[in-house]
Amino acid sequence: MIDLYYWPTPNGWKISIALEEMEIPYEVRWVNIGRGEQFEPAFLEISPNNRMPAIVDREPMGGGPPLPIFESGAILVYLAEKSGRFLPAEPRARADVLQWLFWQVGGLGPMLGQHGHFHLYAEQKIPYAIERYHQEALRLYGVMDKQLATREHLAGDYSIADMACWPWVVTWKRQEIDLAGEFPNLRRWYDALKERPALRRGFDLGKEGRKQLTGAPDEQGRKHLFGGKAG
Ligand SMILES: N[C@@H](CCC(=O)N[C@@H](CS)C(=O)NCC(=O)O)C(=O)O
Repeated sequence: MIDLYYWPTPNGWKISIALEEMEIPYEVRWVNIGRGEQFEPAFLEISPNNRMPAIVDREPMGGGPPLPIFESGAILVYLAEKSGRFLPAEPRARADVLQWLFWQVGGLGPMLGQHGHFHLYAEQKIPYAIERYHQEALRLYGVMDKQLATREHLAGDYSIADMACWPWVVTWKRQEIDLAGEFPNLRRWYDALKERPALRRGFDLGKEGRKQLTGAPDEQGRKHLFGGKAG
């Protein structure tokens, strides 16, 4: 059994989608990041970076005591290895998946996160920052669109790389990106994956909490998320 420390945001969806796709049993431990639960000492023991998602595997591979893991990329690799699915063993195919997974965690996620922050949430609207991250978001969407022009998925068969990137395309409207007009291959991939029942179940986990994504956080949320309490 896996304990999933989760709130319904793009980084959280990566793991709820993976657990559903891999058919790994899990229990949800809600971490309401708008209420500051990511700073609770018991959670920091598991995720010292005060970010979710995180997991604890109560029956870890190789035995031993329960295993805590933070960082969505590390969690995806661990779960893929545990289930033996969505990350090929063959070195060339594996490297292909891992390069797109690391591209997501090092680029797509952080850059779109910054775009969302300056474009949607920052009280002070800074045109330079908004423009810089909007251009970077467009560039990254373009990279995926080009890759998907000749491939069904980002890296070989459907994999943890697709599961990592898909939740960051969900927000295309709010990012003011013309998905269908400018990125037709990405749109095709996005729509096709949306039809996967397991992906839908992962995406729908705790969907009531998604309302925090459809509006700016309230004052308390702003303090927890942007107040720099722990960085
Ligand atoms: N690099 C981390 C990023 C996780 C992350 O930024 N999570 C956000 C929600 S999408 C969070 O927990 N934010 C809480 C906060 O900013 O205090 C990962 O990939 O797991």
